[in-house]
Formats: sequence, structure tokens, C-alpha cells
Amino acid sequence: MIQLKHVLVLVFLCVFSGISQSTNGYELWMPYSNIEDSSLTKKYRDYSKSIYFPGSTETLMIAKNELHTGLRKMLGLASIPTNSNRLENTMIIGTKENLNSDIQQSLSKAYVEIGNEGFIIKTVSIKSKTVLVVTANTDIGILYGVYRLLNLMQQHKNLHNINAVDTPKIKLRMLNHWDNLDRTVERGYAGFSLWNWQKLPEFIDQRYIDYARANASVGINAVSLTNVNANALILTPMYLEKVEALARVFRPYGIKIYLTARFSAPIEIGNLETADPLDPKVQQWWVHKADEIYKLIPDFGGFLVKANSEGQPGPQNYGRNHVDGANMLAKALLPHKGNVIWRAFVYSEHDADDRAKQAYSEFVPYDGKFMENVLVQTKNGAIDFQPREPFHPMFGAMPKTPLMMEFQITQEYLGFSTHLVFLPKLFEEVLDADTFRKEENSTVAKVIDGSLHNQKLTGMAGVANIGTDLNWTGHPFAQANWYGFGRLAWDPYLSSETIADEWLRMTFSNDESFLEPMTRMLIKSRETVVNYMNPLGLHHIFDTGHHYGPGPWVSELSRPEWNPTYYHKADSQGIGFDRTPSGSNATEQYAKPLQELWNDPQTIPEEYLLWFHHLPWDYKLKNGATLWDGIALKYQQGVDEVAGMITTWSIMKPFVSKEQHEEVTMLLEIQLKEAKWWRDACLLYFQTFSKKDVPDGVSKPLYSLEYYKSLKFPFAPGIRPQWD
Ligand code: GCW
Repeated sequence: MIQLKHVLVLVFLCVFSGISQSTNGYELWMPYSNIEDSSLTKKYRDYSKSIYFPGSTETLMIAKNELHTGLRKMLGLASIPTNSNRLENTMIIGTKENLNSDIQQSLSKAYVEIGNEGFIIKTVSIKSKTVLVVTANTDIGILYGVYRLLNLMQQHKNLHNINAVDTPKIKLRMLNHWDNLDRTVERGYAGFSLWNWQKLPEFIDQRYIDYARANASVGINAVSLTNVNANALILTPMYLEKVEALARVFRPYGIKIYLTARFSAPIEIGNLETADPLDPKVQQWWVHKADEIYKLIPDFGGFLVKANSEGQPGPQNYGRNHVDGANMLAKALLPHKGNVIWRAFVYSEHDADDRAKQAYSEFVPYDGKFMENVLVQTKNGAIDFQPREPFHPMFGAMPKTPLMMEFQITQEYLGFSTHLVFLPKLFEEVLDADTFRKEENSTVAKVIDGSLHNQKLTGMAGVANIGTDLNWTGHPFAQANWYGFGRLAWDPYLSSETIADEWLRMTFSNDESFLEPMTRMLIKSRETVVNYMNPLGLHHIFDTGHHYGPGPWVSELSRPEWNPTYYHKADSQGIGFDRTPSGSNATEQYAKPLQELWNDPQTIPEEYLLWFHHLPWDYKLKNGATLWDGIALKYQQGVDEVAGMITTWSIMKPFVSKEQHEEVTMLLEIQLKEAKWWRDACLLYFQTFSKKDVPDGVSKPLYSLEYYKSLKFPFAPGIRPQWD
């Protein structure tokens, strides 16, 4: 029997060992762990002595509850005193019109800066007393401000003299769920879809609320609920009433719902014979559909569309083009202020040109032709969410069109939810890339936030990694990728180090002996996965369909560009895809300075080498090694780095819960096993062309090439049924 003294010891251990109270990860980056530093607690308590927080809208009530929960848990306060006499308080939280005129005036410039979604957190002196003020122009600004304040407290930041004026730099900060109506998730590795269509609209799962809360805490303000490989049923009344229930939950958190629109919906659910965008009956059908949706959901965001891509229907089925398709939908949505997000992820089996060039060739000529409520959503790279890709050449090349970034948070090509990979580092690399399209430093971030070409409508989407798993994302560290995506969508100029530091502090511990090695580990994890999967610019050498593990030998799929051999082009001469003028000339789609730099294997950054060049096996790399040796050594380095992650993690026990420590340890062991699998399978296969021994320092393969080729994975999640 457990005795009282055991319970007390346990409580003592939890409270005083710095272990966060959350043990299963459900609370994400908001465990609001008790702050043990007594001087810090005192300072925070001083601000929390008496709080003036007027207003009772749904959004403000959420903010108030959150504040109370946070302060209660972090500071151990039983209740939070509120005071309606605003001059006697230590914390004042309210929209501009609720604050006294002195404060209003002293902040008048900042109020202009923060617009509709920003906030101000500032200590001000009132009657010679220091007061912490959180203010905004709108309720949602207050909610964002409260979340930020609590986040800062979770990070043990000094609030003395704080003057944080912050507003999102991007308008649409969006998660794209690839959730099917049967609750499977395409490329989902964290369980099933959160949306329980059978129980909606009556049953509101607490998860919907917690999901909205997590999104709002980082400023995500839009979600598309359904897979871009869309099912038209979602647009029928039967489903729309369920969508409406979710919209009601999300609304006070500032989140708008988008749906994926199947282009052939007028045929499938509208009894029309065609979905031709120039047919008046089809146009009318969409106008009515939009009216019907907005009647139910007045703040509906709009449609996300994958058309004429990987077998999805689209305007080209009727001899029309992307502009015809997008503008037809845009017209139906415009009166309601809705948007069309039209994806640029297109490539065709009938186009013999390099797949990497096709989206640019197809879309750039349409620049300036889309209606003002159309965003063209473009993946970060020209192929497909690979461990490393040069930025998509469309960024910067369509100055008259708002280009929306599409990142993939779910790790389709990055080890599913079993590999620890900190994606903000990858996202940062893309956002910081210079397109050279205008003045110097015309970065992708400046294209996305609209500053380079004066765009008003701006957006960043992330394909969600969220599911019904207890900890939401499968891998406890994959939560950092959801968090980091949100932070970068708010501010694409944040550094990945800052994001790693914030997330680690909030989720686990503020102890420096935890933070320093763990931040380093997170930052490095992104290069590590490149090393053991796709070093030196190799790409898309994943096994077919499910993309689980290596399959560089796959060569017999019906569409050439679905075969890994299409991408690595290994032969007895060498390896790599020649995309210079002597090959596919994909470099031509980039600005001149990049063409010059990238056309020459001597000047291209080596991380892109084999993306753009086919080079002999004994080509000399910058470090003097031959290309073959260099590839082999990178694979080995990746494996060694995962082993290093295991060592680092093994000493982190004091800072995390026992459950999470064990979970991550098991996952890292899988990652190590799979990193070795990648190394051995790829090197054995490429060796059949290079005919060279692996250099010293590279471990001998564990199994034969035949063994690796024979592996089958019926259990691999997230497969696309039509591919298998
Ligand atoms: O990378 C590919 C994925 C598909 C996905 C497609 C897309 C939703 O393998 O599963 O389909 O990209 O982005 O449309």
C-alpha cells in the first residue's frame, strides 16, 4: 500500500527537482510549471497582487481564464485578486478604450503600430507605482498579449522595464490538415484526425478547445480542416453543420476555418455534367455554395485548392488554366471577403521537362492575372519537402501575385514522428535565402511578408503534424515544430536559436545546464538528418509510396518522376542531376547572380551540389575528399551525430519527466537504427556504380543490399491509398 510519506516524498521530488508537472506532453509548451526561484516568484507576485481586467467577451474570458490558470500554476496562488478601481492595480489588461487616458496617450504611437492583432506589454509608472500593462486595439490582440506574457513568465524573463510591442508580420498564419473524412491522415504520424465527424456537431471534444488554445498561443489564425486531395462531401450540408460547430469553437481564439474544395464538386455533389470554370452553371453553383457556407459561417476563410496535380481534377480537364479556375472560385468568395488559396504544387507525367521546373514554367506567366483574393501557395522547394531543397524559384519571380509559403511540419521525408528533427532551422534557411530579385537581400521572408513587392495579402501555411496521440504530435520534440512554425508565421525573421530556447524553457526547464546542450542538439538535428538521408544535395531517394526509409534503387514506377533513380541519376560515371545549361537548365529559373554561382560546381554551396550537378565519383570536394568518399563520410557523420544525441539526452534525466525521458530515449534508438539503415542501404546501392570501397571511418554495412531491397512495410502510416 502506498503510504502518505511516499506520496509526500513524490510531491516534494516533483516540486523541487525542476521536473515539469506535465508528464505526458498533452499540455504542450504551456505546462505553466511552478517557478521555484523565490525572488522571481516574488517579483511576478508583485505584479499579480491586484489585476484590472475589464470586459467579458468570449475572447476576453478566455484570456482571463488563461491568465488565472497560468498565474495559479506558476506562482502557486490560490486565487487572483481582481480590482475594479483601475488606479490601484499592479497589472492592467485591457483594450485601448478600457485604459485611462494617460496610458492611452503615452502609448498612442504603439497603438498605431500594432494594428488589429498586435499587442503591447509594458511596465508603466502610475502614481509612482510600477504597473504591468497589457493592451491592444482588439480582443484578439489582448489574447495574444496574455499568451505572450505567460510565455515570457514560463521563460523566467525579467518583466522589469519590459516594453514589448509586437504584431504579426504575416496575415494568414495557417495550418493545413491533410485529414481525410474517414479520420485517416495523409502523411500523418500522430494518430488519427482530431475531427470526429460522427459526433459533431453536438459533441464538442475538449481536444478542439485545447487545439485552438495551442494555436492561438503562437498566433496561428487559420486552419484548413481537410486533405488537399479533397473529398467533395465536406461541402455538403451534412458536413457543413459540423464544420460550423468547429468554427464556433475556434472563433473566440481568432481562428478562421478554410476548407479544401474539390474542383469537380459541382459534378459530384451538384448534379452538373461539368466543372468547367467558364460554364455559367458551374460558376453559379460555386456562388451558391459560397453563399450557403457564409450563411452558416460568416467568418469562413475560403477555399484551399489542389488542382491538376497528382490526379486531382482541375480547370485543365476542360482546357482551361489555373487562372480560370482560381478566379472562378475567387469571384464566388469575394463578396464575403473570402480567399482562394491555389496550390502551385503541379507537375505532369505528360511534361518531359525536369519536374523541378514545371511549377515555375506554368505559374510565372500568370503573374498579375489572379484576382486580389487569390494567394498562390508554393512549397518551400521546387520538388517536395525534401530534407534539403534550394528555395522554390517562384519566390520573388511573381511580383504581382501574393505567394503563400507552404512548409511541411509533418515529417513525411524526415523520419516520420520517430526522428528528432528541429524544423524551424530548415524553415529559417528557406526564409533567409536571398532570391536576388530586387535589391540585395531580397529574401524569401520578404516575399512572403509582402514587403518586397508591396503585397497586402500574405500568408504562410504549415502541413500539420497533429493527431489524436496523447502528446498531439507523436514525438515529444515534434511539438517544437508546431510551435516553431507558429512563431515564424508570426515573425519570419526570428532565429531558430531563439525559437529552440523559448520552446525548451517553456516545455521542459529553464536550467542552463539543460538549455545549452539541448539548444545545440536541436539546431544541429536538422543537418544530421540531411547527413544520414540525403547528403550533398541528393533528394527524393525515399522508398515508394509511404516514403519510409531509403529506396534509391526504385526505378519501375509508371511515372518517371516518381522513381528515385530519376533524381540521383547514379551511373558508372558519377552521381547527381545536371540542372545547369548542359542539363535541364533549371538554374535558369533563378536570378542571374544565383545562376552564376550555382552553375559552377566550384562555387555552388556544397549542400546543393548534387541537386544541380552530375559529377564524377572522384570529383574533389572542398575538403579534398573525393565525391564518393565525401558522400560515405556524410552518411557516417549523420549516424555518429544521432549517437551523440543519445548521449546528450541520457544526461537530461534531471530536467524532464521520467515518462518523457524514456519515450525520447526509445525514439532516439529507433532513429539511430534507421540512420544506419539509410547509410548502409544507400552506400551499398551507390557502390554498385562507384565500384569503390568506403573510406576509413565508415562502418561496414550490417546487411546486404539484397536484404535492404527486400524489406516491406505494410505498417508504414500515412500512405496514399491510390499509390499502393
Ligand atoms: O509530397 C506529396 C505527398 C502527397 C501530397 C502531395 C501534395 C497531399 O506525398 O501525399 O498529397 O505531396 O502536397 O499535394
